[in-house]
Amino acid sequence: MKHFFYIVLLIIVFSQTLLAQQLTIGEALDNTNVDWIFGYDVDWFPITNPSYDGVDAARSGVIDDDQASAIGTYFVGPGTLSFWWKVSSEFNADLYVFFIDGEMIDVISGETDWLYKEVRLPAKTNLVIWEYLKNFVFSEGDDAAYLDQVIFTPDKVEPPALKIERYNDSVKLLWKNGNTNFKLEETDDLNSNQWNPNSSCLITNQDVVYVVITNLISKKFYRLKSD
Ligand SMILES: [Ca+2]
Ligand SMILES: [Ca+2]
Repeated sequence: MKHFFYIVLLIIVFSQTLLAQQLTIGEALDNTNVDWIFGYDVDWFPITNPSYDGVDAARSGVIDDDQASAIGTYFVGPGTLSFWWKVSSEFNADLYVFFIDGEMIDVISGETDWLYKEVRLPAKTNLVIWEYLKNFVFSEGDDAAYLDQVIFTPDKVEPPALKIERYNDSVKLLWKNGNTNFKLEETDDLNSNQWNPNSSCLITNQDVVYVVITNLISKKFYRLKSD
């Protein structure tokens, strides 16, 4: 009977490991819209416990003293990034650090519960990194950093006003160049709600974007749409 008990326990541990291995890191972090990249000594990996959402999370790689394990990705702002993070480490010595574009934004260490963090990402491509960084000696707790539910919500961006400049045999449509791309669309009939992409070449000239339309035979309506 004692034998039987040991065998059952082994199967439970084994199936937990298999389950975690089938997960991708993006699935574990609940964000498969981006490519996740790894840095330093050992890669982060998906786990099922602990997790904030009760399903899955990511854990820092198993590292030695003086080593680091980082995970990161790019988000195109403007928008709001939120995530849950947790650490079990030597307090004030083995650190879990969050960076945006190489700048340290926040750091936790010691024994924490799942903590919510929300940051604004400006209108550019932002490199965000979560890094577990061990000092030269000692370990405490799980000796690990955890991450879950990485959600990026881009701001709704209103398209800039479309201006028109008339020339003899052409018109120039222009708008202010922002950090977000807009598509120019056209239609022959406003009532149809059938908008087609305009195939003219977009020209970016410092702070304006414009197209020159030479075919002025038929009446057309134009609009800008955010990507
Ligand atoms: Ca998760
Ligand atoms: Ca240490």
